[in-house]
Amino acid sequence: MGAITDPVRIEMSDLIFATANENKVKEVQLMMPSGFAIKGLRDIGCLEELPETTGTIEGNSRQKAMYVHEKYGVDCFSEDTGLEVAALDGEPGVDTAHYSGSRDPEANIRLLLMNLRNEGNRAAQFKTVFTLIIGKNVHQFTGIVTGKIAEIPTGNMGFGYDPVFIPDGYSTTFAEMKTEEKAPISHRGKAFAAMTAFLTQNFWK
Ligand code: ITT
Repeated sequence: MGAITDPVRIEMSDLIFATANENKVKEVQLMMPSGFAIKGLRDIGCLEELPETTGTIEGNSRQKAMYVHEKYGVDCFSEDTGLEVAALDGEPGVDTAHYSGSRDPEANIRLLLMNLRNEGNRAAQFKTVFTLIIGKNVHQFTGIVTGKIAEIPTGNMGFGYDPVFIPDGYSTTFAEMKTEEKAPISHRGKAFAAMTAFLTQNFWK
């Protein structure tokens, strides 16, 4: 697959979603206009782990998209997500995926709850930064959802830290919501909406 050369009309299905995380693909797929299927890294034969070494969410998001764009010559979008907890000075932040030293979500949640024991301030937010690369142009879109960290994990839907994240305005965790309910109100949904608004305005005429 070659780079997209006609910037006038770029369909979502022409863009590769540069992520190895199937849960992200599922949520984004649900928010796509009907009839559009997302293409992923497998579709371009990219099976290696994408680099994430910049130390920031914005930087890692950009790094993943640049890697795929440069190595595979395709237009693409990526995203990086972090959970930022106020009482922990914004941690785990860029280390969200492997907070406990592993990528095991249960171990990550255990460490988070331990670090917040006896802590009254449970305020937290998820932040997602999408990076879209079309031709030589790089665009970023941020989505934030504020909420709090629950005392105990509840629910078995979603992924990652969903069992302990209660978004503001709700009394349930993300893991108690169906994907259809979580996706549009989430950090990822907000960032994705900003990206599709940009695409609509500039490319989907
Ligand atoms: P890619 O880099 O391949 O996209 P990843 O899983 O490594 O996939 P990140 O580097 O963005 O993704 O890591 C973010 C981690 O944050 C992820 O592994 C989950 O543990 C957590 N996470 C991300 N989105 C989440 C969500 O919507 N709900 C709960 N936890 C989430």
